Amino acid sequence: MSIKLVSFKLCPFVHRAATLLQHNQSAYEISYIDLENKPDWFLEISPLGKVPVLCVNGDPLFESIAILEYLDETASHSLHPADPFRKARNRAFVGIIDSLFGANYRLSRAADEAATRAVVEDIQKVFLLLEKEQPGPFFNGAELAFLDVVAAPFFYRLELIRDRLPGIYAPTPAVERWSTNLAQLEAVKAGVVGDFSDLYQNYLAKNQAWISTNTLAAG
Ligand SMILES: N[C@@H](CCC(=O)N[C@@H](CS)C(=O)NCC(=O)O)C(=O)O
Repeated sequence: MSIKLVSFKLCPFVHRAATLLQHNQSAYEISYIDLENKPDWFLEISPLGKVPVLCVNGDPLFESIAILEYLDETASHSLHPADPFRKARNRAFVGIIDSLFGANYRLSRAADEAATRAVVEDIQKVFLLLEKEQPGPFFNGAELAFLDVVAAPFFYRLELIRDRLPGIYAPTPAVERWSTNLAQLEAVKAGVVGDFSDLYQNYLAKNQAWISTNTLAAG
């Protein structure tokens, strides 16, 4: 079987797919495209012109969650809980986790302190929802779960700037532990390019994100 992942180096949704491929120790090729200058071959296989696209024996699959579901179903061991209710309840959290990715995007474009604080408050509201749920070290307990893979790229990025957001985890210590655990996973680290941290800081600077050069006072 041939697996090719079409990627953009900074994309957190690609990072989900790469994390699961790494965790499953799957053989795959990765190619990087410039999203500001999308090649014609890419526009032909990606209906919305977005990465990730996973090509399986040449057939393209898009949307990170659909890609993760495919990779999970074809792996020797599923990361979903076996119990149907718990599995469905985990899936119910995907939209909530996705809202964190939206907030992260807004953070990278927040131009001043007030806009940055508003995004951080939104993130903290979501953290409160998650705080009640997870026993740790992962979302369902001892074993890495599908939902951990879904969430990990958000926390990996947050960990890179957490020194500029002191207090962000103060009301939610379980989420703080979860974030640290996910960001340290080998599969998560191997799911991005080696100079990701520099690329991410440059991306924040290019967007003139307030957080690029400032620290938010603990609120
Ligand atoms: N819901 C999609 C989101 C993918 C997405 O937004 N990818 C961004 C890069 S991080 C993209 O390709 N943007 C290009 C564009 O919108 O033109 C998924 O989960 O795969």
